[in-house]
Amino acid sequence: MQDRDQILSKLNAFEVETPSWGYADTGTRFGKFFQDAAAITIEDKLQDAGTVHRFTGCCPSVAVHVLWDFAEGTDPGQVGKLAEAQGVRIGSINPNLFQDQTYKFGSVCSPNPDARAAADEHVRRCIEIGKATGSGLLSLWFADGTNYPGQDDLISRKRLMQDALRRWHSWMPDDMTMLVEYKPFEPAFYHTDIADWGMSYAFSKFAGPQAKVLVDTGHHFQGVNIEHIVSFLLDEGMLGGFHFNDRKYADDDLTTGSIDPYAVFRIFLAIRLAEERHGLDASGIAYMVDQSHNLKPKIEAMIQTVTTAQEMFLKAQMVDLDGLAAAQASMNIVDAENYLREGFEEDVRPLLREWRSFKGMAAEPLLAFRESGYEAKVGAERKARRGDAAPASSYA
Ligand SMILES: [Mn+2]
Repeated sequence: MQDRDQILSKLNAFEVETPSWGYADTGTRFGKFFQDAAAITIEDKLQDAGTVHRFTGCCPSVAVHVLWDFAEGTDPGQVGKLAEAQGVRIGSINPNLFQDQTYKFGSVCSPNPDARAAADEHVRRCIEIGKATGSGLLSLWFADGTNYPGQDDLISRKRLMQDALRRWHSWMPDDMTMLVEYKPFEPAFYHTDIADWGMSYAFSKFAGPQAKVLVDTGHHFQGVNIEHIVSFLLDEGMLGGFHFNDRKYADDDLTTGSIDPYAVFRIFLAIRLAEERHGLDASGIAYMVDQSHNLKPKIEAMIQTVTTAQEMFLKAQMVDLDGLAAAQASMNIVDAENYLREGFEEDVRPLLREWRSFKGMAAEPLLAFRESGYEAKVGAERKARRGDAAPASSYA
C-alpha cells in the first residue's frame, strides 16, 4: 500500500485544465438559457478560470478556443499576460474547423479546396498563438464527416486527413504536442472522418512523433470499455490526454462522474497500473475538462467537476495493487474485483480537505466560493456591461 505522503505528492502533481468555453453561455440546438454571470470576453473567462484555480488549487491552465477567444487582431502575447494576471496560463489551443460557412462539407476532408485552404490557414494561426502564449498543446477535433451514403469518397477523405495532420505536424515547434480527438458521430450522422481511437492512433502515427490520441470520455458508443482503450494507448506510448465529461446517452457534456463515477475511477486505476505495475510513463497526459453547463451555474459546476476528478483520482490510489496482483495471479476473480470496490468505496474526502488546508485553501471549495459572493458580483457587473445587447454566446 502507498503511504499518505506518496498519495499527497501525487495529488500535488494532479492538474486539470478547464475550458474557456465552459464559462460562457452555451446551449443546445433547441435554444440557449443565459446566465448573468456567464463570461462575455476572454478576460472574463480567464478571471473565472483563475477563480476556479484559486478555490481548488489544481486548475492552473485554461484551454482556449481560437475563433471564440482570439478575435482577429488580438495579440496572443497579451492574452498570455492576462492569464498570468489571473494566476493561470494558456493551455491547449483548440482550432475551430467547423463553424465557418466554408466548412459546410468538412474542413480538411472537404471536396472544396477553399475549405481545406481555410483550415490550413487557421491551424497555422493556432500554432503561432501556441508559440506566443507558451502553450505546448495543439488540440484537434474535427466535425468532418458525411450525412448520407455515397455523399463522398471515404478513402479520398482519409488521405486528405492524414496529409493535413502530417503537414501541420511539420509546422509545429519541437516542444508542441498535437492531440487528435475522435468521435463516432455528430454533427455528421453517416460517417465521421476520425470515428474512433484506432483511427486517431493511425492518423497520429502517420502525422509524426509529437502526435497523440485524445480520449474524450463522451465520444464513444454506449458500453465501450474506455479504461481498456486507455491501457492500450498507454502501453503504445500514444495517450496524449483526456477530455473529461459524463453522459447518459451520447455526447451529453454532463459533469464528470455525475452519471458513472466508477468509470472515472477505473480510468485513473488503469493509469496507475500502467505506471506502477508496468513502469510506463504517464506523466505527460493532459487532463482536460470538456463540458458545457447549460443549466448549472458555470463556476460551481466546474468546481464540482474538478473536486470529483480529484476524489476519483484519490480513490484509485487507495487500491491495494499487491493484493490485486495476488488475486489476479491466483485467478480469484471475486477478491480481485473486491480490491477495486474497496478502493472505490474509500472515503477520500478527509484527505482532500487536509491537502487543501495544507495548501492554504478552504477545505470545502464549493462552500467557500459561494461565501465569496463572486458570482453575484460578476453577475451584476456583466449584466450591466451587456446592457440591452443580446447575451453573448460562444457556442455554436
Ligand atoms: Mn472533446
